[in-house]
Amino acid sequence: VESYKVILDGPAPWGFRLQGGKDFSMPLSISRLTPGGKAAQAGVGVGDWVLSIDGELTSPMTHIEAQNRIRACGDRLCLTLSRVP
Ligand code: LEU
Repeated sequence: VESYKVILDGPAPWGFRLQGGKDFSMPLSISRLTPGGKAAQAGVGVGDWVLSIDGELTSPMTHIEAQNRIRACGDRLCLTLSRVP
């Protein structure tokens, strides 16, 4: 499984939605992209796993915690993602 990193310039909207999280017993992943949005332009894909948010591993995060972590980003958002073949 290959992982990659994107750095999105703020402000929000970043142009994606999340699904999963520790409280769903599902990996955090991209459920939806805004066409032409910042995430889509950076090459993020629907279904990609979100491994870290601003360098913080997402594995212990609930869905809301991950969302809040992203909402706390203003100027730039760094994500490590992994494309699941
Ligand atoms: N939907 C938000 C956006 O596109 C991201 C969400 C994970 C807080 O900026």
